[in-house]
Amino acid sequence: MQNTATPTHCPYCALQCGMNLTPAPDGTVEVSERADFPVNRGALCGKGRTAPAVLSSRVRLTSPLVRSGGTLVPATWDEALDRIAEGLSRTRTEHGPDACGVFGGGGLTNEKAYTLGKFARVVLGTSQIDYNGRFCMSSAAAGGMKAFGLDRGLPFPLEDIPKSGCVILVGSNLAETMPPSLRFFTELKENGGTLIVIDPRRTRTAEQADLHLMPRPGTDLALALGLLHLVVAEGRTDEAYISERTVGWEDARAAAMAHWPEYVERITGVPVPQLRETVRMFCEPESAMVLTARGPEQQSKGTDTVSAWINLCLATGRAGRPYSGYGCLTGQGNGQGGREHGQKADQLPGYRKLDDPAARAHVAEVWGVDPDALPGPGRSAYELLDALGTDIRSLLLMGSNPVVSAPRAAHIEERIKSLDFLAVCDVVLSETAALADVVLPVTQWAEETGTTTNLEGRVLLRQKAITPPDGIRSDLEVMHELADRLGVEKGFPTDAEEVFEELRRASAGGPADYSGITYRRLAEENGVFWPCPMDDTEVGHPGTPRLFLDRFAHPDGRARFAPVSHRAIAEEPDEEYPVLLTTGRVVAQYQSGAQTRRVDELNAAAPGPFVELHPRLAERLGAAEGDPVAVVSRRGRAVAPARITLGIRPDTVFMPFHWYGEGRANTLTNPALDPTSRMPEFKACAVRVEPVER
Ligand SMILES: Nc1nc2c(c(=O)[nH]1)N[C@H]1C(S)=C(S)[C@@H](COP(=O)(O)OP(=O)(O)OC[C@H]3O[C@@H](n4cnc5c(=O)[nH]c(N)nc54)[C@H](O)[C@@H]3O)O[C@H]1N2
Ligand SMILES: Nc1nc2c(c(=O)[nH]1)N[C@H]1C(S)=C(S)[C@@H](COP(=O)(O)OP(=O)(O)OC[C@H]3O[C@@H](n4cnc5c(=O)[nH]c(N)nc54)[C@H](O)[C@@H]3O)O[C@H]1N2
Ligand code: SF4
Ligand SMILES: [Mo]
Repeated sequence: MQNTATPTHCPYCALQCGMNLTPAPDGTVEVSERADFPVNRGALCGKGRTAPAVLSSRVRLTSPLVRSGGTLVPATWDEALDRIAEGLSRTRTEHGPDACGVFGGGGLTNEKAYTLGKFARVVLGTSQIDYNGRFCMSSAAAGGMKAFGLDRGLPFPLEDIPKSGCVILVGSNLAETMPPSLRFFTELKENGGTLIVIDPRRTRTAEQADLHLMPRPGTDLALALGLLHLVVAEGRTDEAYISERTVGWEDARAAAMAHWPEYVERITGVPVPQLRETVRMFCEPESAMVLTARGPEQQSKGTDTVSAWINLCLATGRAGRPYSGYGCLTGQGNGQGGREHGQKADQLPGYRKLDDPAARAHVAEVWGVDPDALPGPGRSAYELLDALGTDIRSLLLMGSNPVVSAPRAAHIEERIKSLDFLAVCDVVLSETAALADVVLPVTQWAEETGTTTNLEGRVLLRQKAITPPDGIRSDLEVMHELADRLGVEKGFPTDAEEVFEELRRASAGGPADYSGITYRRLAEENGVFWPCPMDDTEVGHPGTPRLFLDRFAHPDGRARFAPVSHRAIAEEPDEEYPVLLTTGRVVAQYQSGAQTRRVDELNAAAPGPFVELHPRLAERLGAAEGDPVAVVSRRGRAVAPARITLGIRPDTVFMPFHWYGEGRANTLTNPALDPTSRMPEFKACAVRVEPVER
């Protein structure tokens, strides 16, 4: 490989910051600033800056492993691949194709996600595939799809944010989860715009806000409805916009009017004057935005909550207009593209529906199979994991670590252990990989080429910058080899661009149309926004940075209000479990920590789990800063040091979910699912907090 810098993108979050990578003579890789990429303009957070540490063979898997006499031992690629093919075919023969499960991830490139979906349906013939994105943005996707007829996290580029008059950030701690993006919000304020943050904790993001509302976890739906009530009561609706560009206002309005400000204050704990101030700040400027993240979305009513925030935007004429709109801040590196190309239980590439006969016919033709041979929709992520060892006997897992990240994780760990056969592809021996019968070591970001789609809907080219260590193969090679062993010799190329060319055809005419995008364009244009259909012009379709300015994606061009009403969380506190637990992230660790817990600098900054609690609650427990405290829910018990702060509601404790062991937050969480998106309630469950004798 050449010794010059290769422009590429970070392996972690959905910002997909641009960076340059240069191989050093000692075999390491240097990260340098890449100022030409508009999302981060050279800035990186600590995770991005240290990402090359995970490329070193000291921390990663370098040989396939197979279980022998209870332990994982090194094996050749042929042995390992043969074992997987045998395991999957035995299950298929004995229990039928739907007894084979596949679990993917929103960190996988578009090419991998596409191939994984095709592998499940064409090679295994199973309907049982889903992925960790279900735990991430599925509620926002469902709400956006209902309202606008299309789901793209942000309908505008981040660079529009500073030009808006007001932004409400609902349950996003982007100062920690996407640090370089904070710049857009400081510029917003410099331009005279205002920032409102809604979070039960006074986070680093909330510290930047002009107004910080601190609702009780799980009450965002009531909050949004209360704001809409005030909008109507104060005569701040945009009647012309409502009649020209929307349908369903009467019912949504009637539902919102039942949410009186005083009633909303009682549910949320947010004082009425703050509600009024929010409405004023949101309605007075020419333009305004609402951006949601996991806070309001990871609830058993996440979809309705997103709908309520969209209703607020529609009633005030703040969607599909310049510098205005509703957006979701998608999370994983390819959280957007990973939800478009077929690793979801109900989906075919191009964001097509698996139960739509025309979509089946189109994709089946690209795949060269009979449409009737394609299975139907399968189970959602939590339901799939919950069925392991019963209906689902074998699992192929790529790009997730559910033993740490799934809700009610101790139960899911048991389900995984009860499988007849588990195969995991990973770059490190994650806690889930450690339970596998076969583990395959795969290449990662800097060692392979592929595309991702960032939170703005911008499709990007991640270019190979270095040669992988010996003994490692790519996920695409793995699927090619397994397809071959399972009797499908064609249709699983190992070259990413070849896969992308097929994905272009499969997505053509679908909602997420990539057919006009090529690797050459991506390299030359610094990314292209979908939809980007094929056209006959010489330069090609320009892509679509801004959606909905003329019309929404429903056939009549109008957006849909949703008549939603507040309801309680699935598990309200009671005498036995009087406190609310909410969960989330810290800046220096990523997700299940599988990658970032292997980086010294990040571990030094965030060495382990903690329980954030208010001094009043700490005093009741007799706990001082750093003392171990136990958090107990109906699912289990976790122990971690106390971190005492005035920046959290006294009725709430917070735990980050990045660790395994006794401090695993997901031992506690409630898998109550949203009826539409099947999102679990990661953000609110009832617990009690106890002192621990040490
Ligand atoms: N450092 C770091 N960055 C990341 C990741 C990571 O693991 N680490 N993961 C990436 C991924 S996949 C994602 S999805 C994003 C997530 O990005 P964010 O959504 O910003 O992250 P979270 O910390 O899960 O939740 C955000 C905030 O929601 C608040 N919250 C909790 N309960 C509620 C509630 O009921 N209502 C409201 N309004 N707020 C509530 C929490 O206090 C928290 O501050 O981050 C991405 N970036
Ligand atoms: N309590 C609580 N739980 C949560 C959340 C929360 O807020 N609170 N958030 C949820 C959310 S939003 C998310 S997105 C999930 C994420 O949780 P996970 O799905 O566990 O995500 P990661 O830790 O990113 O797992 C990715 C795994 O794939 C590996 N990997 C990375 N790149 C590749 C690749 O290219 N190929 C292969 N084969 N493997 C690769 C990594 O090493 C790692 O082991 O957690 C969810 N869980
Ligand atoms: S903000 Fe996200 S994409 Fe940017 S460097 Fe950090 S982890 Fe990587
Ligand atoms: Mo996520």
